[in-house]
Amino acid sequence: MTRKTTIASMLLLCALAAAAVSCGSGDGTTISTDTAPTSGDAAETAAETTVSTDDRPALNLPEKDFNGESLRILGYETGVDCIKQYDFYYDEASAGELVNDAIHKRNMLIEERYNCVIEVTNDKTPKVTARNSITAGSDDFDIMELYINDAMSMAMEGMFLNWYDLDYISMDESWWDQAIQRDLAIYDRIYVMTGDISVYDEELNYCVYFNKQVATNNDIPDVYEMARNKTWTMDVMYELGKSVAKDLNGDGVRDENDQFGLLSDSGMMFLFYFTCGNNFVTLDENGEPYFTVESERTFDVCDSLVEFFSDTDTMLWASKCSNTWTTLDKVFMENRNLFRPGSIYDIVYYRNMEHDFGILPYPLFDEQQEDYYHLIATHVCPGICVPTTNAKLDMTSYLLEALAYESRDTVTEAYYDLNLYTKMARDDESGDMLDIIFSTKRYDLGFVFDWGSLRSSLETLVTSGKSFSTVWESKEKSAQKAMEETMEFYRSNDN
Ligand SMILES: [Ca+2]
Ligand SMILES: [Ca+2]
Repeated sequence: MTRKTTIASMLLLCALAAAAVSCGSGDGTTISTDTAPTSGDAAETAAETTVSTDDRPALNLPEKDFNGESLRILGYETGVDCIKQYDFYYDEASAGELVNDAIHKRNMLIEERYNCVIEVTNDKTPKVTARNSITAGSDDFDIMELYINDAMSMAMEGMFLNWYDLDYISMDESWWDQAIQRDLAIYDRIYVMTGDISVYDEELNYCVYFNKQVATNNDIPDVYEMARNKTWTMDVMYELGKSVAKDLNGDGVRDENDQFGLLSDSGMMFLFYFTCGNNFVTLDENGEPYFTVESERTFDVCDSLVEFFSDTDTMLWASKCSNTWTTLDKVFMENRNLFRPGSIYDIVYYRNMEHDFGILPYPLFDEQQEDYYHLIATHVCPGICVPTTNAKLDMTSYLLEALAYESRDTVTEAYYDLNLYTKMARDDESGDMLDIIFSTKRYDLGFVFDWGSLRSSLETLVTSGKSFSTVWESKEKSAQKAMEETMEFYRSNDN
């Protein structure tokens, strides 16, 4: 599947929607089945012929020659937390791997065209290295890739520059993430960015894996079709999951030796709070954040989620297994589970699975929810920051813009089309599902700054036996105070 068909599928989705009138941590993963686009064939063909090879404006940069200067990048070593890919580092030992080769191709293009060198330092603890360097006032790196939550809190200490102040960066263009700006830019200021330039905002998104063998054996209906029609809801996932769960060995106990409908953990409730269409915090039209926790809907959703997670005959919890998340992967690969809500990066674990799996979005809470909602796991997702110690801002912002532009048809394309769509996901429809997931990405300031530690409240809600309305009542004051402290930075600093 090419990038072109990806765009075509997105247009198709819009067309269908229009026709219908409106248009961790330890963490997990999941899958789905089934068949062919029907009514969309004509629309897809039409879209195919009208989308040119590059639908974007040309890169708008003057000619430059950087005389062999280096752009010095600090980033994560692979193997740390959930990091399985690089954004800038070309690993010669992995030559032949698609994303790695695409990084090489893009870097060579930029280095040759602008006479510069892309120099990458992979670090196990870049947050510590970054902090030490900036605190010492040392100009060691031009850009840094740090977890978005860490980056935002370090920005409150004056360590990073506002991207809107960087020359040469076209923040409105599609190669820069528009969602992160919509959701995190208090007073039009943003200190960490992502987009085509990075694969992490895809890797650290979430999806539900679906075991096709288990689906076939249990006559599960076409879940892809439901996802497209937006009838893919929590109730549907739960009921279908419940229908396949059984005490496989008949010992009267449900444990990791049995068959389940869902694999997750009570601690993942925080994620479902978001995917069911709720925020902690929303930005108003003036770029001012306010809490959106207190409503009948959020409290109802949380009550339902507690019930959903509490049915441990249907859902196997990682925390109750001998080898936590690894056990869940084993149960999934042994065809003893239907749905596995997880993360996109988990896909590599299922690459060698004997039976087929598919990918679905996280379900809507109910059919009244307007759209799917996919939170980016900003606590473990790196984004790009420009440190205040940067002494080559002109060159840095210029090369960031050029790298971002050239990444779409190189690194991003390799990641989407080859790595995910064909190599691993094993069916075309999973590609359509990924389009849905990537186009409904969201961020949340309350999650990023952890005002009032609401995430941990939700992580323990199922086991605490409390209602979320009670928890919010006890947290509201401290949450408001924490938000106000952050806002003092934004009010008292101009950059
Ligand atoms: Ca990306
Ligand atoms: Ca049993």
